[in-house]
Amino acid sequence: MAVSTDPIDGTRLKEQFPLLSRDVHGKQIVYLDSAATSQKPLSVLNAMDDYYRTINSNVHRGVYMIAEEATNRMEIARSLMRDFIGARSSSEIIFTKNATEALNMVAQSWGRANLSAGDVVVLSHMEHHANIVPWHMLVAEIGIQLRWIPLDAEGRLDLTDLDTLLDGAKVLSVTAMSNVLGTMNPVRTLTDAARKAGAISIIDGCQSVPHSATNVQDLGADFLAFSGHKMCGPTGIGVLYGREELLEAMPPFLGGGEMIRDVRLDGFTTNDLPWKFEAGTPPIAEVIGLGAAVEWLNGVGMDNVRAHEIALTEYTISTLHERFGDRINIHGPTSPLERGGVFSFDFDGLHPHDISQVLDQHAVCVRAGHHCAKPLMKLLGIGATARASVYVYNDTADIDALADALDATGAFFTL
Ligand code: C6P
Repeated sequence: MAVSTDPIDGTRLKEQFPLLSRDVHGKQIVYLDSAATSQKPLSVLNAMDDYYRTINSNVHRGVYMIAEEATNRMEIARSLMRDFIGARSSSEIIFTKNATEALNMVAQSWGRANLSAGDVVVLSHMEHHANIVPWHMLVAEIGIQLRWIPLDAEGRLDLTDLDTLLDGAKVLSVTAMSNVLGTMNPVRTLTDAARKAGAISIIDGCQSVPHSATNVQDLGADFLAFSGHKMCGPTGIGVLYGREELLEAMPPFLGGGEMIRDVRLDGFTTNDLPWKFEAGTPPIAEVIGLGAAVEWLNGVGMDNVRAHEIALTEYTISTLHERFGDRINIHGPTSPLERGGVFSFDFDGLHPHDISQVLDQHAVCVRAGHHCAKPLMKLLGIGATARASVYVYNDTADIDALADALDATGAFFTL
């Protein structure tokens, strides 16, 4: 029985994504790797092209017309992003290279200034390396301690001992959605518990922000990190949202142009937010492209994006189970309401790289590997999975193509 109606016609939306009309190995591509990076609609490609063709110049420097136009376009993109995630002010939107840089910025800037030996940072077993390694670096540098929220049998966070884990902690840093299990975590419960314990909360929104409506006030997060390239925007651009009071109090991350108000022989003073954290010439075309991606997603409607993914998740899980029964094991929660459209699976005991390679021969693109979540792989007792992931431009025909190609994969290896 359907859990939701699908408001989006993925087949029709595909037309706006030039790459999705190309062939690979003589067949039309079936792109099922949007958790790694999404495809880009024409409006995003055009916005970036238009910047280079008509207003290419540096921002916040020149006082001539095209430089002012470029600066305006960049700052309009920041306002679009502010509204997209419900931030109070554009000062709270820091453009970074990606989510990884955003998370490192918090660990390095806030962490170094506020943490000392023995201080506790709470993470979970389902974190991406981008939300683990920066903290390991502070373990080595400062001597902080890490505590880990465990998972239950279906790959949800087990919050039974959350208050004990947070007791005395300074930081809670967790993902809103697992890039392996698809699990969507109860962010508000987590941020409330962190605040009660006197800890700041950092949310890795890399997989959640592109796929569902986000409001940082509702999430109650102190920081939120995500990447532009997974939400129809270009690579090379990400966002760190931070509460203004915290950003104001933090020392800068990188030093150089743009982030200063004054530089003397004996020191410097920092620029206002958000530029204090944007040293050097920013990725201008990428920021403008990200702004266009936000406008495109707003046009579709984030509630529609989520509803489409719930419908497609339900279709994917039921199709794969009906077609393959015990031959397939899909990791993570079974309810489409508790998860996003990321399906890591084991199939027929085959190596994920073998699966991915044969699927590629059928023009089906999925990712294989540890998905930069090695501690989670260890917990699951596996080295890698194959992973299919969907987005707004996917449709049930893509899932049927995946199932047909999996059938062929099974047959190929039993020859
Ligand atoms: N996950 C995936 O295929 P960057 O690389 O900085 O844009 O994003 C890092 C990152 C952080 N957190 C989560 C939950 C993520 O999923 C990712 C990126 C990709 O799953 C590439 S490893």
